[in-house]
Amino acid sequence: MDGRDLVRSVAEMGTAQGLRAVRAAWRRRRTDAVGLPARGAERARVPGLLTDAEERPGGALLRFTRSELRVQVSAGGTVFYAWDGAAPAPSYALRGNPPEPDRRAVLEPDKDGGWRVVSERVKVVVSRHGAVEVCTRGGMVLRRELPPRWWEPLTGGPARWVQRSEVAADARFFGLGGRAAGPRLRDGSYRLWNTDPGGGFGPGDDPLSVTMPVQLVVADAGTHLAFYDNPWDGRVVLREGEEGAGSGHDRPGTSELRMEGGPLRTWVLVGTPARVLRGWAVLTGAPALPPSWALGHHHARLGFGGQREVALIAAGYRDRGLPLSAIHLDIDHLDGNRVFTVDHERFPALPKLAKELREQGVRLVSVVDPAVKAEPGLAAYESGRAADAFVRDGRGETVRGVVWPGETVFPDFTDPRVRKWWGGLYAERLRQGFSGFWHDMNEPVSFAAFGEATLPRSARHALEGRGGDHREAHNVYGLQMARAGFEGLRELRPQQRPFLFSRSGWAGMQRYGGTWSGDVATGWPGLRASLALVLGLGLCGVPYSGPDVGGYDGDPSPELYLRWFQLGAYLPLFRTHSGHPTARREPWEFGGQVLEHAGAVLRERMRLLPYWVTLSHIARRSGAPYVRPLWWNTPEDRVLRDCEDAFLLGDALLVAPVLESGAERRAVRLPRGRWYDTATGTAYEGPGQVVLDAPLSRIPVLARAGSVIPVRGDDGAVELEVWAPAPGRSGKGFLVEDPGDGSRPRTELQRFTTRLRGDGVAVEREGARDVGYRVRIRGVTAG
Ligand code: NBV
Repeated sequence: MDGRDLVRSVAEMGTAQGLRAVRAAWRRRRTDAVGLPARGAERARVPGLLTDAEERPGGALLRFTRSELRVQVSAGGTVFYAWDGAAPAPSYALRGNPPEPDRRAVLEPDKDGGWRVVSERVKVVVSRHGAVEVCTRGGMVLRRELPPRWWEPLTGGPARWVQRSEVAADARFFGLGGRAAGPRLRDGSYRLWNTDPGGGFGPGDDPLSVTMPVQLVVADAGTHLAFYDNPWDGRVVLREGEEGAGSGHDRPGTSELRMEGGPLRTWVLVGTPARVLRGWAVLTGAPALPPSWALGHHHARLGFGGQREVALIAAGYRDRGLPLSAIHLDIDHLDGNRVFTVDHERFPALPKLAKELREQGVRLVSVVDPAVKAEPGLAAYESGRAADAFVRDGRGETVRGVVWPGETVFPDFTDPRVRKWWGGLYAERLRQGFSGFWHDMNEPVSFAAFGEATLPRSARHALEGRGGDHREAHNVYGLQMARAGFEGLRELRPQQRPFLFSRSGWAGMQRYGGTWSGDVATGWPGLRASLALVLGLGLCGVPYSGPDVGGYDGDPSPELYLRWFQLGAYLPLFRTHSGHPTARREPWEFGGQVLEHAGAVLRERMRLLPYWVTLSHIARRSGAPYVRPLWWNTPEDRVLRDCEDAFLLGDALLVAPVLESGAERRAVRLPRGRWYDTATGTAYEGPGQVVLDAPLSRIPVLARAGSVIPVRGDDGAVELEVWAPAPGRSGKGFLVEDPGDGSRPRTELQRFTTRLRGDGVAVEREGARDVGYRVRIRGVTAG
């Protein structure tokens, strides 16, 4: 700490808060100095030589001179391997019991004293020195893990470790949670420690609020997902490979994972991208179904003013015929930023406002921060104290930090008792009339004038009764807060699906809801980062997310706003949001032209609502994200693997947003098959590249020939938009007609097939005599 830190924090936060942040930083440093002794001397260890192999259900226990490796293949082909006695449980990522072993898998000797586990879908080969190869049944190596290395403190305590891995020279890396630089993760170092980047971020900022040790790797030989189930702090260094590098040999792609502690245990899923994501959803849980209103348009900002202004904004949408599903209230509606309170001066009748808006089809969503003001008399603080809910340090003192309300304490969401208490607090929010919840600051953030803006690493956590410290609990803090909220809401309001999205999270967060970008910077790079984040998160099993349309921290030009709006309309969470002190951002604030075009895409979003609802059910059933990279069905297409500026929305649509200023045309890469420009009806044949018009009024959206897209007709009834199949081809589509927010949704998946018949298109509903819906045929039926 020097004078500069003090001046900076006071300037940024105001005097009182700035001084608190200085004190908090000192406190944090002292707490860790006492609670976390320096590591001191360490001993390095590698597994040594393989001495013995013992067959176990689905695999083997392989003993090395200085470690042991457990390999298990589950029914379905999911591979698990773990060193030093680590097991699948306990895990915050997994949904329930780990999958059953594949009892047909056999253990066989391999060359040079190694062993292999052979199953129907995968083969796992372990070398004498402890290298592990995951191969397709045909023997193609998808991932080679070199023998790990540990560093153990001589005085005891957690071992650090490194795991180096190799993938094919042509492989591309995706995932690692939400990364602004993605979706293709180029050569670089990526931290695994959930972090509020503090201010508007762009593609160069890393890490962000959702990090995950999950890699999706796509190569000619196949797709695989590798998950290192360990929430500790770590870092991954990725390097893409090169074909025909030095003297004509391929240089493999490499991943080097360094962790500060925790188990070395890995799950690997192999197959097509769809299969891998399905397996991931089985392992870590199906994505929560958003209520259908959450698939409409949301409007937020920090600093609406008060109740009157909120009502006026809703009226502004209504009067202009602009659809609106939800308005989000940020911390400025709280009493002095205190969680679970209301500023009654500015919001004298919140339940009444909520009711009136609800009658107009607009829901209210509330921000919820985890930090509770340490203030005697405050209900959440008092009840939390009574429940012994707040994180303590190693000496048993409650850890105090600083967040928006001032001095705060932090619930320990890794304690089931605390989750229960916290879940009950949402009753107050429901009484105020809120329908959904937006978890913020849960990396968790505690301001610090210097050092890390989070809890001390030595802070104690229950970790489900096992006990541990913040080094292990940090990355799962937001995940467990989401769990607390989700479970609480299910209990408080069992007849409705919870709607919750959370800034921070970890592997498995989809079970409780979605996430959003956090404070993505206003600017064209931020627009690009928005798409990268949503695509990358989808490939980590989190299908529901979206950016702050327009960026968080500035005032977008009318053009940037419109282009962001047009992209946002095709992302699952479609929300406008901005911070202080930005100008108003309602669609009518940018002039008549922007209003017209924003209105058009808003109406298109609502027309497509039945398709969105269907996609949410498909995600729940299969783990497939709504928003998919162009290579989703053809991962062997290398050109598509590198294409980052367009995406598939479900099976039927291809969306090509405009990500550059001044562009009124853009090149669009097409996957194989016929695609129709939905604006002009022109047919294009993929694979290949076409240049399409992208005037300010719209971005290119193409429909796959043969697809069936459920849409809302002019009279509000669901109808089917059918795009003519190409000659000699057939097509398909799905519909889940679930209009509600109920916890017992109608989940019947209706399947439709399409084919050319004579001059027309025949549409059939599987297992039914008639289609049952009005059908509109689009596209050409000849040629
Ligand atoms: O609650 C205020 C903001 C919120 O508007 C934003 O969406 C979050 O990402 N929050 C961060 C706190 C930080 C404000 C600078």
